[in-house]
Amino acid sequence: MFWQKDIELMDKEQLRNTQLDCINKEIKIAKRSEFYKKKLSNIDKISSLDDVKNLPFTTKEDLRNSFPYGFLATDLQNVIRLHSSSGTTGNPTVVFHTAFDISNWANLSARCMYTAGARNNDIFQNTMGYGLFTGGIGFHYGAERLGMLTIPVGPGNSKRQIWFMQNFKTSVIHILPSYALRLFQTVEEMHVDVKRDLNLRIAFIGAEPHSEEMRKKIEELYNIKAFNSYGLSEISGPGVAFECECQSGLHIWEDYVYPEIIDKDTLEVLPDGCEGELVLTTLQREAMPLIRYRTRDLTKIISEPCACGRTHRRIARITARTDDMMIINGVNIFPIQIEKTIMSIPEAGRNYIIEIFENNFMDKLCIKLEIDNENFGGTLRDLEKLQNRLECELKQEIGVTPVIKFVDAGSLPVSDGKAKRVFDLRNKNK
Ligand code: DLL
Repeated sequence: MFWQKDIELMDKEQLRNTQLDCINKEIKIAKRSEFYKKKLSNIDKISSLDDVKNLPFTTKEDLRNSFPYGFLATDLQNVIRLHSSSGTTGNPTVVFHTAFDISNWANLSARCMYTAGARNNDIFQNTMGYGLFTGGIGFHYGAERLGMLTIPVGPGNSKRQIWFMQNFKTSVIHILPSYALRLFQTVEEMHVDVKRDLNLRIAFIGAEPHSEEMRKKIEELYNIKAFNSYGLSEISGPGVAFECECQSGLHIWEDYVYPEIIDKDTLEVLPDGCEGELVLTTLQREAMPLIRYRTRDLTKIISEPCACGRTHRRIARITARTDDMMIINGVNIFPIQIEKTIMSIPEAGRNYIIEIFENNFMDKLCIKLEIDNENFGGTLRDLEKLQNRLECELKQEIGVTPVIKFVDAGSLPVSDGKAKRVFDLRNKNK
């Protein structure tokens, strides 16, 4: 059993009071760090949650500029783990954890998995990357805390993934949504029948944006239920918000973080129900509290009660990041708009990339799609029809007519980690 009933069903007022107490504790701890000693020099505590909006924001740049130890709020001897972003541009962001932080995060992850229906008699296969990325090790600890038999396969090696699923009757899988679609190609190549040969019933999918259409595709292909999992390494990793069995938004664990939605331009706090940038304040962190951390993720808070009875509010599926937007000849487009159109057309394949380039001083949007010839089985004429349909539906969704190119299954670049979908090939130096 891992049903934290007293926390998950906590009365709203009690939850708000707990949040206020925790924020004040976090401010106190945070001020032991070099960064917050300066940033919060004139604040010791707040007297109501309404005052949170007067606290300063923390940004990814702040984390980078304070590399390596500027945010550390405890003695190094209390720190047992570090996670870090890939840091392809500039300093990586580094996050520290005490033993309490790690144990707390394991509880939270176990809570998430239980919420979605996983139980201690499940067999859990973790295909997320182990290492500095939080997807692997974060949920590994949670799965063990829940008591599941945990198989730490890690990413890639699709045949081995299927082999483990078949032989150990994996029932719960933790997987990147883009990899779930690619892995299915191997399922087909190995002539595995998901109903006959596998025992999968649940997938936790997250770490990258994906549409409702993509979730449905994964559910249909594997004959399972797929639950959206949101998190970020700055806050801990997976576990920050998670879908319950109702699959209608992700419960953001309000005993663990205090969420706000702000207008990304004016930085004003928006009411529940309005879309904007998610801002999070940690409520229980020892090594590295974060106050009003700007996630850059766009969503809205859903405050209507959930049918599951949990009192923690929900956030809507993350539609994009503030830095995700592509501007094509002046038109603003988010990659997820393209994805949901592709995923809603069954013949359109499962893997794609978006290329933007310049031609005669105009931006051109090209979408390359993998077509599985065996499954498609269509004639050239069918391919032409599919191309026209995609162009038409995409024009309607994004207001720009893209060039559609079909490529062979398995020919697009892949990585063991999150899918890189957008390749902007425009000359930025002109
Ligand atoms: O991706 C943590 C994680 C691991 C979450 C496994 C879920 C499952 P980072 O690498 O720091 O941490 O990336 C965090 O990924 O700010 C979002 O932009 C994006 N992201 C994470 N989950 C989702 C999701 C992990 N469910 C960044 N939907 C976040 C959309 C997501 N985007």
